Amino acid sequence: MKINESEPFENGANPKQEQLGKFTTDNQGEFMTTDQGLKINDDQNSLKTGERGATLLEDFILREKITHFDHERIPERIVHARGSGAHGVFELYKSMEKYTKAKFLNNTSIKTPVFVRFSTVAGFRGSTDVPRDVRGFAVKFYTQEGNYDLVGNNMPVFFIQDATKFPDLVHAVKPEPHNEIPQAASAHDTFWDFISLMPEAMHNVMWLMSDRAIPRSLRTMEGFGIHTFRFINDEGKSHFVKFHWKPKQGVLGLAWDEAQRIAGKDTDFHRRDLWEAIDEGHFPEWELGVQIVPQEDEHKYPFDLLDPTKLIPEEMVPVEIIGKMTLNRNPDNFFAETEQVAFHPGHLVPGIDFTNDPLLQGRLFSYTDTQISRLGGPNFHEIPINKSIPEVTNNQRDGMHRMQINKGRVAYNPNSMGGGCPFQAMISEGGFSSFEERIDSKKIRRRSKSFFDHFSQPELFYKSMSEDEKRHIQNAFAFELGKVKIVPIRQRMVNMLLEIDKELAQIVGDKLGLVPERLPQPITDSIPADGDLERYHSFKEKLPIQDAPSLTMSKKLPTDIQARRIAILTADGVEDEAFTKVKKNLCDLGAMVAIIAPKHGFVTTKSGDQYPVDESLLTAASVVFDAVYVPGGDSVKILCENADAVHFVAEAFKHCKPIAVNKNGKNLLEEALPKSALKSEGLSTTGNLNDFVADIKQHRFWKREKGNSVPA
Ligand code: HDD
Repeated sequence: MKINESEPFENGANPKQEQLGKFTTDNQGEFMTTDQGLKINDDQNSLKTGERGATLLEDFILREKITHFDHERIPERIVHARGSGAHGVFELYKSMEKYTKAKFLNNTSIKTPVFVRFSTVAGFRGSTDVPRDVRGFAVKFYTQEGNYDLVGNNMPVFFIQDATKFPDLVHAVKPEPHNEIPQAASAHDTFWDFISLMPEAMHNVMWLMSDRAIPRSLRTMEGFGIHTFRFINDEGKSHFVKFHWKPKQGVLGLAWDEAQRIAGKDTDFHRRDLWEAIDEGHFPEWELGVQIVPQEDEHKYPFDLLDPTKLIPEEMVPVEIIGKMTLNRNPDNFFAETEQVAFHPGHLVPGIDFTNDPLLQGRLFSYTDTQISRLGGPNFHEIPINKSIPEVTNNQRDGMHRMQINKGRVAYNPNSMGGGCPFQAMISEGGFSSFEERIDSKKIRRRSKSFFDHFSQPELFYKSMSEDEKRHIQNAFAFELGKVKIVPIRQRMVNMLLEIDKELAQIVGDKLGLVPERLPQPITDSIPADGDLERYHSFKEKLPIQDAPSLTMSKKLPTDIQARRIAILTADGVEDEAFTKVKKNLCDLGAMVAIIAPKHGFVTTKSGDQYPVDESLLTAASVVFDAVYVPGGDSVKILCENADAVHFVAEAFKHCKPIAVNKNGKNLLEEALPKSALKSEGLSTTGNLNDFVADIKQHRFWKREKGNSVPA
């Protein structure tokens, strides 16, 4: 597509959607054809010698259909195999011209189309959406200067400092090679064996043990570019930059017990949630933020900007919000779009460049390489979802599945026969040129000493958590290490925790029946002979801050109840007003409300009105809702006598969710909960909707966990 430079992407036009439209087909009202366009007369029977006869090899229609079917699958991604995608748009709030010449970050009237893919990391393509895991957060911006990919995660740091350790990390976390167990879980021997020997992983591991690793929804996660990148402005001046995505929906997690149950009740929980929210017009939004560090300040911090296991606390360099991304369209076809989309941190536009972060440098090789085997050759950029909006004009030719038809005899440069085309672009014409960084160094296999402090940031993270979050981290370690069969691995991990926080090590140790021991330096007992022994010693740089409120999720609650899922648990005989008014008010506030009743069909209110049931207690589970409302009426008696209804409420309570009842609705609470629990926070018995709405915004009442009094 030729770009109109004077009016690109403006006035709400969506050139990517237009481009995709040209490749989109709809069978509606059409005849069935073969792959050659021949109309098919019989798709029910193969061609045979007589009614009971043998099938003929001649049946090209059968052969074509089965051959295509035989080749329907492609290799899943080595990591991030399980994912969900959506289309959207990025709008810039203010020009970043001062720092970058990237056009989509210069002009506030430009709306840049995007495609986003969220993913888990370790599980296979069909695995659960809710394991304890990092989530991928990959955004493809279809800019007027070509595709720019921001391939990040929902955590701001990574496990390893050097790309050469990536295959080891992935081999350790994936199902174990001898029996392919466990699926989509880090709670097994090989993962913790590796981690317990890799002190650099501890910062990301702290995030992994926190509620960030069990997001409530893909819509309620932050995103991070992780590496330090560069912004380059028109004068060629460089600033370091870190990217952040901040969800307008708040940052929310699940309870671990809940996540495990969801894995059984609705494996597609996150995928469904994203799909339904977009389908129903609750478009999720994230603001894009940047932390900018002047080139001169490169060595100002007690950590290295090139080290991907470190973040820059927002308390030290504030995040400047510069734009907003809205996801507003579901893909038409999962395979064509979400499965075939190919991200790459090396898909850049002028104005953005790399740093020498050794993890990033290795990534720059891996992504194209993997697409070649995953998508079957070097032409994957021609797949519609991957096509850039500017036309591709170069001398690359041929290869599997080539679609572009290049005219002429010339496929080389320089040439005279083709008039020198395609031309190289001057920098002033938008030609990309790499940042000219001065490097004067020896070739070595070593890490910089500035990468050796592995514990000060994990300590800061832990200290910055709320009491509830700390408890979740302690329990997560105890769970994960409890699944580890080899006791010395558990012991090594507990010892490692001692380097971060004494209380954490002791609590986790206690739950595992172990006493943390401070090991002599170096701190691990199995060290590769790589000459970097020092990086296995424990030492902490002094950070200028002791507490970073920006790290806790407890301060990132939503301000409304948009797209929160509320179950109205009811049955025949429900009082009309208590039922209909609350339902309407919750819907008016943007909540997604479902009527759950003992059986499918309709609930009949006291006055005889009928309302369709969304799900029966047989198919519904409390774990897929954010809150429960029980309206009063004769319905409550029916519910009290129904074990599934009683369990529904008890389970919602156990997972610390807001529950509101009206009038005799509290009988169901009394049936489901022990007396001691009835006065807990987040139980609203006043019938006042505002109280309930305030509780839903609060998301969870984690204090309830402490009593652990409900056996649901
Ligand atoms: Fe990676 C996929 C994010 C380090 C090699 N990675 C992949 C995806 C995300 C990330 C979100 C899924 C993209 C999609 O939805 O298709 N990866 C990260 C982040 C990293 C990181 C945030 C560190 C900061 N990755 C990393 C390293 C290597 C890779 C160090 C290899 C040296 N990543 C890959 C890969 C994948 C991939 C094997 C698998 C599928 C794909 O690329 O397209 O090439």
